[in-house]
Amino acid sequence: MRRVGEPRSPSPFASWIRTVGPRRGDDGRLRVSGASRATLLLTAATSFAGYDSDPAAGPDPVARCMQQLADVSPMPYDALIERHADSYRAFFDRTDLRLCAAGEDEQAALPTDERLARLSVGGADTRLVELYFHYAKYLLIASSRPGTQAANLQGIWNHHLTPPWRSNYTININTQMNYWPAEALDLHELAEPLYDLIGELSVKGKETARIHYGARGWTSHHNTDIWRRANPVEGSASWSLWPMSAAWLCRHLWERYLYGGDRAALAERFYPIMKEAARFALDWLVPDGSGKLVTSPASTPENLFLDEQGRECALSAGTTMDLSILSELLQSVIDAGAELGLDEAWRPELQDALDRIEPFRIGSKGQLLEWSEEFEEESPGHRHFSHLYGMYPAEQIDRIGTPELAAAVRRSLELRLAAGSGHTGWSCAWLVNLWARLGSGEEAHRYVAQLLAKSTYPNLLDAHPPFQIDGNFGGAAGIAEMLLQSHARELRILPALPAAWPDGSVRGLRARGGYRVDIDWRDGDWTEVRIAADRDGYCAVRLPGSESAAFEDGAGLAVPFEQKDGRLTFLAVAGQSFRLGKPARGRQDEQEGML
Ligand code: FUC
Repeated sequence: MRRVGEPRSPSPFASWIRTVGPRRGDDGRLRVSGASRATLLLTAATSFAGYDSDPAAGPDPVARCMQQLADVSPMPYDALIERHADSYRAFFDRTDLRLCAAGEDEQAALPTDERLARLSVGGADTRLVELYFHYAKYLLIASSRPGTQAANLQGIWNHHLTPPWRSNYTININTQMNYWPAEALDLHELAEPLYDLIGELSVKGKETARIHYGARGWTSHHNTDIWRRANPVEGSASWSLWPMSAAWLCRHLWERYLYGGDRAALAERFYPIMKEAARFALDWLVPDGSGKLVTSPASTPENLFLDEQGRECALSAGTTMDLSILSELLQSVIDAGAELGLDEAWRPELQDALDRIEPFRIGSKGQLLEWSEEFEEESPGHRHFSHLYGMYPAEQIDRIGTPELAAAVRRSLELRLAAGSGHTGWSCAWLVNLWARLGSGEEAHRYVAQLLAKSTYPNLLDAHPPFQIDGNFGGAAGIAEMLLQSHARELRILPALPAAWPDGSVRGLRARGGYRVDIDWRDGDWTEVRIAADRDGYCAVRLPGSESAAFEDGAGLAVPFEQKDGRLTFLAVAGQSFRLGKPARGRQDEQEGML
């Protein structure tokens, strides 16, 4: 490394530039003359060699750059571009979204800043919603390829030397939100860096659990970085000593299995990590004196309450988010163990803890409580919806399965919003997903519009403010969630379609259980649904007016199905496609009752 005052050594690229590239002038500039076109190849590298290695002893970054240059230099520009496009399109083209409204073509030709400005005064621009959806795919494709680092708070687009929040991973919502669209938009390979991060964090987190808490298993707190620090960091108790992120991150591992069904990956790679997180949960949960289990001390990112004297407090026992996250983790470890036929003898202990966890509580205003008691909130319009985790991203609360709790979530949202919540990009994106799960297309759409109008820069990157990429990803996940849901063991078709999107189509969305789904709709009603199955099994579909569906397989043959409780259930066969359409009346009578 050059010390201050030492003469600068000649550029290690000098010889390459002389032999391969254009002439380098004495002023350090590159001069190109007599050429009709020039291709500049730029590479960059560091000596980073892993979260547990000393970069000072890492590989030579110059050699890495030279190798990269040597690999691509022989390729002509056209070949490079084609290689890039092929690699990009392999992900980008898997899904498509059309929300076209008549008469919007002219608007679509306007510059993006003007289109955003029109939205901020109440205009409509469905093409911009399409673009925003596709843009999130681009951002994930570009920032989270397998073998690279997971997308951080700025993806890979940080341009500061001292970036906001250190360009780290905030794992009490933001990193998780970055990966919300990965499964539904059929981009799961792009979540590989997240799985790597989780695996590495679990190694560090084992030490954290042992040293800080004398506990088994692994844990991590609200923040991590490229070195996978898992310990609490200095700062406010409302966020710094919250040991729940490990369990939250594990939901991404279990979800990978629910979507992809890869048993080997579950057994060898994911289950061991989930299991160790559950071990920590068992040690961390404590009896509350009445036979129930709670967490203590417990915070709820990143909210505060006021005590009787009006003092701000962060810590109590058994916050709703803690208990939601741990219940979800224990349930998924029980399910995963059962699926794999592992740890049968251990499961009763997990089940017993799960059964003893304090349930959700509803407050005097009909809202879902954030703390175990109805404390006065320090900021009633807080940006986090930590206590609503059970509704989204988790599926413990469901508008059909648990309508009273869903009504309490709705009430909590109304109270939060009346007090000004949703003011950061990611907070607004979370709202889209929550309202979509509540089945409220109009509210979900209101926050899609707000996300664009108030929390999006002219380059379409998300504004916290400042720039923070999570809102882009959370917003795209929310748009998908408005069109297709697959929690609660069923496919919900157009569960939150707003009046502003009367006609449209979506292709290639992925659903839990191993399905790829296309939907066409017109005048606010579905016209055709196509479901391609990766796995054998019963598939339940909830769609408005399903009683008038015609159902056939890829060869046009009628598929037997059962119609019950607003759902249509059929036996899906791996590798086959199924089509639901709106038939003539006679045909439908023939189909019903065939199962
Ligand atoms: C969380 C949020 C902040 C911000 C930061 C990076 O702590 O509460 O709003 O997004 O992460």
